[in-house]
Amino acid sequence: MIKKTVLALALGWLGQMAAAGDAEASAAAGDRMEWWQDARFGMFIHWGVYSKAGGEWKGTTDHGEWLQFTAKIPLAEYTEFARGFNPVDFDAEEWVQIAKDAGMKYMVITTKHHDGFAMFDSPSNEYNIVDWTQFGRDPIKELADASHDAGIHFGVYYSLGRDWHDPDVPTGGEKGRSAGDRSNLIDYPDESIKDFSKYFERKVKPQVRELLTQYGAVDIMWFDTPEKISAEQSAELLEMIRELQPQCIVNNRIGNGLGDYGTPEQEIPEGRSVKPWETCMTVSSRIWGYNKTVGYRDSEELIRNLIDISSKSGNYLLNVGPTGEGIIPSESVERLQAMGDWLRVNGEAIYACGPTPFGGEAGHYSDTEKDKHGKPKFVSDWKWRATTKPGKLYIHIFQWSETIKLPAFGEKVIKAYLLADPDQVELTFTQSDTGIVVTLPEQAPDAVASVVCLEFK
Ligand code: H79
Repeated sequence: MIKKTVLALALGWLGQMAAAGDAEASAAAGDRMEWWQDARFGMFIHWGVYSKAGGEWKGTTDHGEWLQFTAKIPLAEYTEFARGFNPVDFDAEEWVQIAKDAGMKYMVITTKHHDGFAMFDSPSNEYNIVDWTQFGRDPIKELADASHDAGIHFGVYYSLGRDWHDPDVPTGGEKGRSAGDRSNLIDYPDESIKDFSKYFERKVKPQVRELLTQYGAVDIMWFDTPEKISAEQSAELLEMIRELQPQCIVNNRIGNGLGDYGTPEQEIPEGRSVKPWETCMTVSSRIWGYNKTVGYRDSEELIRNLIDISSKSGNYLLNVGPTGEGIIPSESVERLQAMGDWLRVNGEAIYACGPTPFGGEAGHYSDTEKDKHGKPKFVSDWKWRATTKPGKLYIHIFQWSETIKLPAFGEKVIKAYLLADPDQVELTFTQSDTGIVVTLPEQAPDAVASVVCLEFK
């Protein structure tokens, strides 16, 4: 019964996910992916000229990294606005330290979002932070260096199929989407004359080459919005990356079924998957770029998400949106610190762990509610999760009570203790064919999640 549930959950998720290319599933890919599979937790950074607006434009306040598009700003005005980008407080080492203190093992920073502005020194295109602004520094170089020095893996985000600065980037037109629905139609209104391959040759290829040759090791190429890229172009781009940096891993948004891992956005899949995957999510309640008025998720939700994701063998790429001055908002820093505090005690049960041997604890299908596909809606349960290591089963308990009852487990448990207990005082437990019952101390060591380690032979 339990096995069946896990399988159903896994298949449900597989259905939504663009499969990584089979040709890529080689020993070499396994090698490349090894550090990433163990890492579990990374920092996503959305930072660009839009950050300077803090989400506000001429009285409207709900903008983020899509500012140019959502505030309907003509290119002439936006590019002038970009001239004034001057993040004098930017300190790469500080950002890397915040990531490190949070227990994050890698970072991915926006080098070009949909606005087309390069946040790096780009000899092939003058619309970049070094040539276009008085700031004159290359933050990608500074972040790459600081990450390398600190042992944090370094990755770059690049928006592939949207660019509101280049005249040749069509969007939309397929199922349920109107032609040009994500294009810059203010300055380039005629979608029919846009030629993606012109933009691909003129801008994408040179800039991706720059990113992979100017900064030493780039561990991740994180593409977004493949949109109109052809299968040939996705393959050509991937080949170029493999040639320039064979160890660089690539997400599935390179398009056309290629890439090393799947990327659910702002959501956590129901169950585990056989393919590598990473949930990207904002610390803010919904906006990726800096917004002065947006709310934030609380650290309890974020810690539980990290555990939930780990128990399904995924990674958590958690996003912060620094200000136009270059400061990561204190609301985000506080939450990341809380995650770091939790991980310093319980990280053994997250990093390099295998997924749950159970599965049913993740949630259930609603009898009444339907999801957007009209199927029974999956509702997450938040009582406990499990992760594993050789000889160890970790139970992350969200809802504390006198005992915890676990399903049947095929190995003989020999010892149980709390990870938060430096003395590893043994907890009493009983194990039978129907399951394991562990007696818990009165007080939970952590109000958000306490981890019981069960050692087995
Ligand atoms: O970079 C982040 C997003 O900006 C980007 N991907 C993540 C990692 C992204 N691009 N497109 N989408 C996400 C999906 C489309 C979102 C939209 Fe909207 C919702 C388009 C219209 C409604 C955001 C909210 C933009 C306008 C309103």
